[in-house]
Amino acid sequence: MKRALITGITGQDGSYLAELLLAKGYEVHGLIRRASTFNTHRIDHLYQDPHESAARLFLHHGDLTDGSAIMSLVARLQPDEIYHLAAQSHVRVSFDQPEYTGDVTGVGTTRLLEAIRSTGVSTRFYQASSSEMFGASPPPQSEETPFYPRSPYGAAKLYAYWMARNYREAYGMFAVNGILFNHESPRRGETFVTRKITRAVARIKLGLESSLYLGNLDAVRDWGYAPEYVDAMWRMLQADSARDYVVATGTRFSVRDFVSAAFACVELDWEQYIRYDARYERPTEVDELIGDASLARKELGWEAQVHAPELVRIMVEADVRRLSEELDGSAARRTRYDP
Ligand code: NAP
Ligand code: F7E
Repeated sequence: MKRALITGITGQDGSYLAELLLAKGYEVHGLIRRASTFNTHRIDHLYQDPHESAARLFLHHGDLTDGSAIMSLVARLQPDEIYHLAAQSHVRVSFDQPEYTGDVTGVGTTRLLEAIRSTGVSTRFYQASSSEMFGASPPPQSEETPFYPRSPYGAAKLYAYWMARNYREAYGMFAVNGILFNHESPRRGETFVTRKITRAVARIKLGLESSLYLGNLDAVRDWGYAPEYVDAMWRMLQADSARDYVVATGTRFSVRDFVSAAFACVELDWEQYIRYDARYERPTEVDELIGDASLARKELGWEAQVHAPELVRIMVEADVRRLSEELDGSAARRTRYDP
């Protein structure tokens, strides 16, 4: 049985990846942060799953800033595969916390790579790289596009990208960078723009709110569906050799397009509800990200199935359903991971 370690298992991607690996028969270990409130809601259904797969899921407290704990965890578990997804992942927040973002999102990767190198554990390593590293470079962006990050987050991810490449070249480590473009789902964090929009659409439709404040509507993104993107991560670690891949849909959609499509799902006119708030602007913006994932299609057999308009519907329907259940008081009670 293969053993995997996932950092960031409580996040959007970590939860879908844990599902995927458990379904494939892996023993799955997740690194989680101790928080003063419960932070395992995205994986509680896996932890309590009555099927035998729950017995193959293990959670370990730790933090990316705590190198010695990471080193002893890697030495103890000896995982076959490490999916390094944990990060301070919010671009706007990274302008307020540049040093912390550098520590967690950048140096956190080095701590894991060093843990692997110094313990000598034989493992395959996935680094969650980001299209934010392309920043100001015009689209379409591929593996050959020059990097030009426009935020402390993008700069931290670029440092981590080069560290993964350096450990591959210097020590022969199987370390890959998945350069993933934006990917979303009903589990997306509530302060990223897509989920902020679909949640607000549900609240407006059900009469709980009357407006939604947003920043720049002109930004263009390439939005894919997170469950498909974790499959691309897994494929990268099964390849014969380690190399870096762009993962994207290739579909161009602006924030305005997303807003308009989301309100249309519930038959409302978006222009009646959207208000502008300058606080959501960034000191430097990334105007346009559209990925070219030809290499992933050719070498990994991976191709996006869900594109932006369908993704919007999936997310709006999920938020309307979730909120309706909450209002009915019929949301299933869940026991949480309780160490
Ligand atoms: P997410 O939902 O924000 O999840 C981030 C995860 O990192 C959470 O589990 C969080 O734990 C954990 N974490 C944060 N700081 C930590 C620390 N100091 N120590 C240990 N764990 C820590 O992110 P995501 O959307 O799933 O993205 C996964 C990865 O892919 C991230 O590295 C992100 O930067 C990168 N990425 C995302 C996208 C995208 O569009 N989603 C695109 C490209 C790259 P808590 O639950 O306790 O907060
Ligand atoms: O912003 C604009 C904002 O925060 C998208 C992360 O997963 O993807 C994500 O980073 C766009 C930006 O995602 C609001 O200015 C307008 O142009 O949803 P976002 P992001 O910055 O693209 C990359 C690939 C990652 O790697 C990151 O981890 O939407 N926007 N109004 C807004 N954005 C937010 N959050 N909130 C607004 O009110």
